Amino acid sequence: MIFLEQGAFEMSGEPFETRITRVIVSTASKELSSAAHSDVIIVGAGPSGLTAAKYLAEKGLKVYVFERRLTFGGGIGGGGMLFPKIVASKEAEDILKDFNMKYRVVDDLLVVNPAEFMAKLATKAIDAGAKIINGIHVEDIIFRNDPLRITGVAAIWSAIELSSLHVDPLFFYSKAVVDATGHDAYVLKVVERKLPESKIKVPGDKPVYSEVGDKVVVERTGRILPGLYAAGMAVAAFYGLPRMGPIFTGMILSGKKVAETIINDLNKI
Ligand code: 48F
Repeated sequence: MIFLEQGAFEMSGEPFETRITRVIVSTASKELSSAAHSDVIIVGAGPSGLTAAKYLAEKGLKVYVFERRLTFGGGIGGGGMLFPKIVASKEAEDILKDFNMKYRVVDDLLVVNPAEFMAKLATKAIDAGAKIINGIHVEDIIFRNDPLRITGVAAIWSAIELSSLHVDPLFFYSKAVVDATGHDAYVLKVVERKLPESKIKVPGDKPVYSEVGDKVVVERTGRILPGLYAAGMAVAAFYGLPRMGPIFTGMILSGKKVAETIINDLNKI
């Protein structure tokens, strides 16, 4: 049996527990401080947000994904009605390969395990250099007038949001903000509510028409206002497009398309 002497983990005269706290607080503070000025903030770590994060980060952009939950994947984990499979059509095959995803082909559909889908989207985004910060709720945007431009977000820890405490947020500047918050279209709704001069209206998505919804969501993906972009179901909510349910072709193609649009726009700045 090995007995650890009292103080075996103590360095510089400090208890181990003190060092745990110091290391967590100092490294997290450094990361948040770095997040205060970035190229792209993606709000939401669902399929569209994570896909966008990978393609943006691998171009060398400084990318942060702010996700209010303590995990990632958004609507992926629930599969279809909790049946642990999701599907995509053949148009998604190249992206699935980019993410090193295993899939089965059944008729004309590609079948993927949701756990693998979530894990690999996140892993590839992180490996490309994107930083995912969990437990952070984006509650507002930063804007400038003349001309109107979105220049970042105001965010707060989700725990604070859930507790309804009146605590002011902190600010995170970015050249581009992506609303990838799914059906909620949370960021777009903030703009609708608080910046009427933007003329933004968010009618919400229409009922299910999978074939159409999965295609048009990609066609309509792009820039909403200078500095503000939408991907995934936020696009459907913004343009009143039909929902498609647990088929994820549109979500990942939309994530890739928003990344390409931002890369193109930032090259012009
Ligand atoms: O809902 P979600 O998966 O968005 P998506 O990428 O994909 C939609 C599909 O999952 C599915 C579908 C199509 O097949 O119908 O629903 O469009 O992921 C959105 C993420 O955003 C987070 C939320 O927790 C989820 O993980 N989110 C939402 N609002 C905020 C947020 C917010 N204000 N701040 C931070 N994260």
